[in-house]
Amino acid sequence: MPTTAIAHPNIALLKYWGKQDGPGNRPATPSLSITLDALTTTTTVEDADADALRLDGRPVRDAKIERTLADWRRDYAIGPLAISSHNNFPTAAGLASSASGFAALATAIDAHCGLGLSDGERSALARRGSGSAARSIHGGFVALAAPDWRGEPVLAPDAWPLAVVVAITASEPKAVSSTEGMDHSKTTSPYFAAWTAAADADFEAMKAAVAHRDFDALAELAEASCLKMHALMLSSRPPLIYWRGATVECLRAVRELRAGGCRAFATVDAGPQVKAVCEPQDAERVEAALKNVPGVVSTLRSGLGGGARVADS
Ligand code: 2P0
Repeated sequence: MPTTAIAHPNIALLKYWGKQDGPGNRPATPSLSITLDALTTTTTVEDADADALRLDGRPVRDAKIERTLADWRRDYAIGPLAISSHNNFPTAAGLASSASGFAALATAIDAHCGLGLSDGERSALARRGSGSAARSIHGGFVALAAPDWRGEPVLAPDAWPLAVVVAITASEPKAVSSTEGMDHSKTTSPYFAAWTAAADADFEAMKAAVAHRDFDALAELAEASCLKMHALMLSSRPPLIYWRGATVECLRAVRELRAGGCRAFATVDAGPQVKAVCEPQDAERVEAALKNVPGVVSTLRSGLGGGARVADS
Protein backbone atom coordinates (compact mmCIF):
# COMPACT_ATOMS: atom_id res chain seq x y z
CA MET A 1 0.00 0.00 0.00
CA PRO A 2 1.40 3.44 -0.87
CA THR A 3 1.66 6.18 1.74
CA THR A 4 1.00 9.84 0.92
CA ALA A 5 2.10 12.91 2.89
CA ILE A 6 1.56 16.59 2.25
CA ALA A 7 3.64 19.59 3.31
CA HIS A 8 3.73 23.31 2.64
CA PRO A 9 6.69 25.56 1.90
CA ASN A 10 7.74 28.10 4.49
CA ILE A 11 9.19 31.57 4.20
CA ALA A 12 11.93 32.60 6.61
CA LEU A 13 11.36 35.97 8.27
CA LEU A 14 14.70 35.53 10.05
CA LYS A 15 16.99 34.00 7.44
CA TYR A 16 19.19 30.91 7.47
CA TRP A 17 22.27 31.46 5.29
CA GLY A 18 25.40 29.45 6.04
CA LYS A 19 26.05 26.07 7.63
CA GLN A 20 28.13 24.76 10.48
CA ASP A 21 31.11 22.60 9.56
CA GLY A 22 30.59 18.86 9.96
CA PRO A 23 27.77 16.40 9.27
CA GLY A 24 24.01 16.79 9.81
CA ASN A 25 23.40 19.92 7.68
CA ARG A 26 23.22 22.17 10.75
CA PRO A 27 22.65 25.88 10.08
CA ALA A 28 25.23 28.40 11.30
CA THR A 29 22.44 30.73 12.48
CA PRO A 30 18.92 30.38 13.93
CA SER A 31 15.91 31.16 11.75
CA LEU A 32 12.19 31.79 12.14
CA SER A 33 9.59 31.18 9.44
CA ILE A 34 5.94 31.11 8.52
CA THR A 35 4.42 28.05 6.83
CA LEU A 36 2.07 28.80 3.90
CA ASP A 37 -1.22 27.04 3.23
CA ALA A 38 -1.91 27.72 -0.46
CA LEU A 39 1.23 26.02 -1.78
CA THR A 40 1.38 22.25 -1.33
CA THR A 41 3.75 19.38 -2.05
CA THR A 42 2.09 15.94 -2.15
CA THR A 43 4.48 12.98 -1.98
CA THR A 44 3.59 9.30 -2.28
CA VAL A 45 6.03 6.48 -1.47
CA GLU A 46 5.58 2.81 -2.29
CA ASP A 47 7.78 -0.29 -1.97
CA ALA A 48 9.73 -1.01 -5.16
CA ASP A 49 12.58 -3.17 -6.46
CA ALA A 50 14.84 -0.13 -6.78
CA ASP A 51 14.54 3.58 -6.00
CA ALA A 52 12.67 5.57 -8.64
CA LEU A 53 11.60 9.21 -8.52
CA ARG A 54 8.88 11.05 -10.38
CA LEU A 55 8.47 14.83 -10.02
CA ASP A 56 5.21 16.27 -11.30
CA GLY A 57 4.61 13.05 -13.25
CA ARG A 58 8.00 12.86 -14.99
CA PRO A 59 10.73 10.31 -14.12
CA VAL A 60 13.81 12.23 -12.93
CA ARG A 61 17.19 11.73 -11.26
CA ASP A 62 17.89 14.16 -8.43
CA ALA A 63 21.35 14.05 -6.86
CA LYS A 64 20.25 15.85 -3.68
CA ILE A 65 17.38 13.42 -3.04
CA GLU A 66 19.63 10.42 -3.81
CA ARG A 67 22.32 11.70 -1.41
CA THR A 68 19.71 12.36 1.27
CA LEU A 69 18.16 8.87 1.00
CA ALA A 70 21.65 7.34 1.29
CA ASP A 71 22.28 9.48 4.38
CA TRP A 72 18.94 8.55 6.00
CA ARG A 73 19.59 4.84 5.33
CA ARG A 74 22.74 4.99 7.45
CA ASP A 75 20.45 5.42 10.48
CA TYR A 76 17.07 3.97 9.51
CA ALA A 77 15.73 0.83 7.80
CA ILE A 78 14.35 2.31 4.61
CA GLY A 79 13.92 -0.12 1.71
CA PRO A 80 13.90 0.73 -1.99
CA LEU A 81 11.06 3.12 -2.81
CA ALA A 82 9.08 4.46 -5.74
CA ILE A 83 8.64 8.14 -4.86
CA SER A 84 6.19 10.38 -6.65
CA SER A 85 6.02 14.07 -5.74
CA HIS A 86 3.77 16.80 -7.03
CA ASN A 87 3.87 20.55 -6.38
CA ASN A 88 0.79 22.71 -6.97
CA PHE A 89 3.19 25.63 -7.65
CA PRO A 90 6.18 26.21 -9.99
CA THR A 91 8.98 23.94 -8.73
CA ALA A 92 11.97 25.97 -9.87
CA ALA A 93 10.59 29.41 -9.12
CA GLY A 94 12.29 30.10 -5.78
CA LEU A 95 9.25 29.18 -3.73
CA ALA A 96 10.98 26.88 -1.24
CA SER A 97 10.04 23.63 -2.96
CA SER A 98 12.95 21.85 -1.24
CA ALA A 99 11.48 22.78 2.17
CA SER A 100 8.07 21.29 1.45
CA GLY A 101 9.62 18.48 -0.62
CA PHE A 102 11.91 17.11 2.09
CA ALA A 103 9.30 17.68 4.83
CA ALA A 104 6.75 15.66 2.83
CA LEU A 105 9.31 12.96 1.98
CA ALA A 106 10.47 12.54 5.59
CA THR A 107 6.83 12.40 6.75
CA ALA A 108 5.81 9.85 4.10
CA ILE A 109 8.85 7.63 4.76
CA ASP A 110 8.43 7.78 8.55
CA ALA A 111 4.85 6.51 8.21
CA HIS A 112 5.48 4.07 5.37
CA CYS A 113 8.55 2.42 6.87
CA GLY A 114 7.20 2.49 10.44
CA LEU A 115 10.13 4.50 11.80
CA GLY A 116 7.99 5.83 14.66
CA LEU A 117 9.69 9.23 14.75
CA SER A 118 8.65 12.06 17.07
CA ASP A 119 7.98 15.43 15.43
CA GLY A 120 11.44 16.56 16.51
CA GLU A 121 13.14 13.49 15.03
CA ARG A 122 11.17 13.90 11.80
CA SER A 123 12.23 17.54 11.64
CA ALA A 124 15.89 16.57 12.12
CA LEU A 125 15.53 13.97 9.36
CA ALA A 126 14.02 16.57 7.01
CA ARG A 127 16.83 19.02 7.90
CA ARG A 128 19.43 16.51 6.72
CA GLY A 129 17.81 16.85 3.27
CA SER A 130 17.35 20.62 3.35
CA GLY A 131 17.80 23.00 6.28
CA SER A 132 14.60 24.91 5.66
CA ALA A 133 12.61 21.63 5.49
CA ALA A 134 13.06 21.21 9.25
CA ARG A 135 10.67 24.16 9.66
CA SER A 136 7.95 22.84 7.30
CA ILE A 137 7.26 19.94 9.70
CA HIS A 138 5.22 22.47 11.71
CA GLY A 139 2.56 25.04 10.83
CA GLY A 140 2.32 28.75 11.59
CA PHE A 141 5.41 30.45 13.03
CA VAL A 142 8.33 28.04 13.45
CA ALA A 143 11.82 28.45 14.93
CA LEU A 144 14.93 26.46 14.02
CA ALA A 145 17.73 27.00 16.51
CA ALA A 146 20.51 25.53 18.63
CA PRO A 147 21.16 23.19 20.29
CA ASP A 148 18.96 20.60 18.53
CA TRP A 149 18.32 22.31 15.17
CA ARG A 150 14.83 20.84 15.04
CA GLY A 151 11.85 22.96 14.03
CA GLU A 152 9.92 24.23 17.07
CA PRO A 153 6.40 25.64 16.77
CA VAL A 154 6.30 29.22 18.06
CA LEU A 155 2.72 30.30 17.25
CA ALA A 156 -0.16 28.40 15.62
CA PRO A 157 -1.38 29.65 12.22
CA ASP A 158 -4.70 30.93 13.58
CA ALA A 159 -3.05 32.72 16.53
CA TRP A 160 -1.80 35.45 14.18
CA PRO A 161 -3.31 34.81 10.75
CA LEU A 162 -1.10 36.96 8.53
CA ALA A 163 -1.36 36.89 4.73
CA VAL A 164 1.40 36.53 2.15
CA VAL A 165 1.44 37.89 -1.39
CA VAL A 166 4.16 36.45 -3.64
CA ALA A 167 5.26 38.48 -6.66
CA ILE A 168 6.85 36.24 -9.31
CA THR A 169 9.39 38.24 -11.31
CA ALA A 170 11.15 35.40 -13.18
CA SER A 171 10.55 31.66 -13.38
CA GLU A 172 13.78 30.11 -14.63
CA PRO A 173 15.76 27.87 -12.22
CA LYS A 174 18.35 29.70 -10.17
CA ALA A 175 21.93 29.61 -11.41
CA VAL A 176 23.48 28.98 -7.98
CA SER A 177 21.74 26.62 -5.54
CA SER A 178 21.22 27.73 -1.95
CA THR A 179 23.65 25.07 -0.71
CA GLU A 180 26.43 26.31 -3.01
CA GLY A 181 25.57 29.95 -2.37
CA MET A 182 25.75 29.57 1.40
CA ASP A 183 29.12 27.88 1.23
CA HIS A 184 30.36 30.58 -1.13
CA SER A 185 29.22 33.39 1.21
CA LYS A 186 30.73 31.68 4.23
CA THR A 187 34.11 31.34 2.58
CA THR A 188 34.30 34.66 0.71
CA SER A 189 32.08 37.36 2.28
CA PRO A 190 33.94 39.67 4.69
CA TYR A 191 30.61 40.16 6.50
CA PHE A 192 29.96 36.52 7.38
CA ALA A 193 31.42 36.80 10.90
CA ALA A 194 29.22 39.85 11.60
CA TRP A 195 26.18 37.90 10.35
CA THR A 196 26.73 35.03 12.78
CA ALA A 197 27.73 37.33 15.67
CA ALA A 198 24.38 39.18 15.58
CA ALA A 199 22.21 36.12 14.86
CA ASP A 200 21.21 35.15 18.40
CA ALA A 201 20.19 38.70 19.35
CA ASP A 202 18.20 39.05 16.11
CA PHE A 203 16.48 35.71 16.84
CA GLU A 204 15.50 36.70 20.39
CA ALA A 205 14.15 40.06 19.17
CA MET A 206 12.05 38.38 16.49
CA LYS A 207 10.70 35.74 18.88
CA ALA A 208 9.61 38.58 21.20
CA ALA A 209 7.94 40.44 18.30
CA VAL A 210 6.00 37.29 17.37
CA ALA A 211 5.05 36.56 20.99
CA HIS A 212 3.64 40.11 21.30
CA ARG A 213 2.03 40.03 17.79
CA ASP A 214 3.96 43.27 17.24
CA PHE A 215 3.62 43.79 13.47
CA ASP A 216 5.80 46.89 13.24
CA ALA A 217 8.66 45.25 15.15
CA LEU A 218 8.34 42.08 13.06
CA ALA A 219 8.38 44.13 9.84
CA GLU A 220 11.53 45.99 10.84
CA LEU A 221 13.37 42.83 11.98
CA ALA A 222 12.34 40.76 8.96
CA GLU A 223 13.38 43.37 6.40
CA ALA A 224 16.68 43.88 8.23
CA SER A 225 17.39 40.12 8.26
CA CYS A 226 16.53 39.77 4.57
CA LEU A 227 18.66 42.68 3.45
CA LYS A 228 21.54 41.64 5.71
CA MET A 229 21.45 38.19 4.06
CA HIS A 230 21.46 39.78 0.60
CA ALA A 231 24.39 41.95 1.72
CA LEU A 232 26.28 38.69 2.40
CA MET A 233 25.36 37.44 -1.06
CA LEU A 234 26.33 40.71 -2.75
CA SER A 235 29.63 40.87 -0.85
CA SER A 236 30.64 37.32 -1.81
CA ARG A 237 33.37 37.00 -4.43
CA PRO A 238 32.29 36.65 -7.14
CA PRO A 239 29.01 38.21 -5.97
CA LEU A 240 25.71 36.35 -5.82
CA ILE A 241 22.96 38.52 -7.26
CA TYR A 242 19.63 36.72 -7.04
CA TRP A 243 17.57 39.86 -7.69
CA ARG A 244 16.01 41.14 -10.89
CA GLY A 245 15.22 44.81 -11.42
CA ALA A 246 11.58 44.05 -10.62
CA THR A 247 12.67 42.56 -7.28
CA VAL A 248 13.98 45.96 -6.16
CA GLU A 249 10.93 47.76 -7.54
CA CYS A 250 8.68 45.41 -5.53
CA LEU A 251 10.66 46.18 -2.36
CA ARG A 252 10.16 49.87 -3.09
CA ALA A 253 6.42 49.38 -3.71
CA VAL A 254 5.98 47.62 -0.35
CA ARG A 255 7.86 50.41 1.44
CA GLU A 256 5.59 52.99 -0.18
CA LEU A 257 2.53 51.03 0.93
CA ARG A 258 3.86 50.94 4.47
CA ALA A 259 4.60 54.66 4.43
CA GLY A 260 0.97 55.10 3.39
CA GLY A 261 -0.28 53.25 6.46
CA CYS A 262 -0.59 49.74 5.03
CA ARG A 263 0.74 47.05 7.35
CA ALA A 264 3.05 45.16 5.01
CA PHE A 265 6.70 44.21 4.74
CA ALA A 266 8.72 42.34 2.16
CA THR A 267 11.21 39.51 2.15
CA VAL A 268 13.31 37.91 -0.61
CA ASP A 269 15.04 34.51 -0.57
CA ALA A 270 17.70 33.00 -2.82
CA GLY A 271 15.82 34.00 -5.94
CA PRO A 272 14.12 36.98 -7.59
CA GLN A 273 10.61 36.61 -6.13
CA VAL A 274 9.31 39.05 -3.51
CA LYS A 275 7.11 37.84 -0.67
CA ALA A 276 5.03 40.55 0.98
CA VAL A 277 3.67 39.72 4.43
CA CYS A 278 0.66 41.71 5.55
CA GLU A 279 -2.49 41.79 7.61
CA PRO A 280 -5.28 39.89 5.78
CA GLN A 281 -7.41 43.01 5.29
CA ASP A 282 -4.54 44.63 3.36
CA ALA A 283 -3.78 41.63 1.10
CA GLU A 284 -5.89 42.82 -1.83
CA ARG A 285 -4.28 46.25 -1.81
CA VAL A 286 -0.79 44.73 -1.56
CA GLU A 287 -1.49 42.31 -4.41
CA ALA A 288 -2.84 45.11 -6.62
CA ALA A 289 0.27 47.23 -5.97
CA LEU A 290 2.66 44.35 -6.76
CA LYS A 291 0.76 43.36 -9.92
CA ASN A 292 1.31 46.93 -11.08
CA VAL A 293 5.12 46.76 -10.80
CA PRO A 294 6.69 46.41 -14.29
CA GLY A 295 8.37 42.98 -14.59
CA VAL A 296 6.02 41.18 -12.22
CA VAL A 297 4.83 38.11 -14.15
CA SER A 298 2.16 36.91 -11.73
CA THR A 299 1.16 36.96 -8.09
CA LEU A 300 0.05 34.32 -5.59
CA ARG A 301 -1.76 34.78 -2.31
CA SER A 302 -1.64 32.56 0.77
CA GLY A 303 -2.54 32.40 4.39
CA LEU A 304 -0.58 30.53 7.05
CA GLY A 305 -0.87 26.77 6.98
CA GLY A 306 -0.33 23.63 9.03
CA GLY A 307 2.60 21.26 9.33
CA ALA A 308 3.58 18.23 7.27
CA ARG A 309 1.16 15.33 7.73
CA VAL A 310 0.12 11.98 6.33
CA ALA A 311 -2.80 12.45 3.94
CA ASP A 312 -6.12 10.76 4.70
CA SER A 313 -6.43 7.69 2.51
C1 2P0 B 1 15.78 30.29 4.58
N1 2P0 B 1 16.96 29.87 2.45
O1 2P0 B 1 15.99 30.48 5.80
C2 2P0 B 1 16.90 30.66 3.64
C3 2P0 B 1 16.77 32.07 3.16
C4 2P0 B 1 17.04 30.66 1.26
C5 2P0 B 1 17.24 32.04 1.72
O2 2P0 B 1 16.96 27.95 3.57
O3 2P0 B 1 21.45 23.67 1.71
O4 2P0 B 1 17.26 24.74 0.47
O5 2P0 B 1 19.27 22.45 1.48
O6 2P0 B 1 20.01 23.32 3.71
O7 2P0 B 1 17.12 24.99 2.98
C6 2P0 B 1 17.19 27.75 1.27
O8 2P0 B 1 18.13 26.80 1.53
O9 2P0 B 1 19.36 24.88 1.87
C7 2P0 B 1 17.02 28.53 2.51
P1 2P0 B 1 20.05 23.51 2.22
P2 2P0 B 1 17.84 25.25 1.74
O10 2P0 B 1 14.70 29.88 4.14
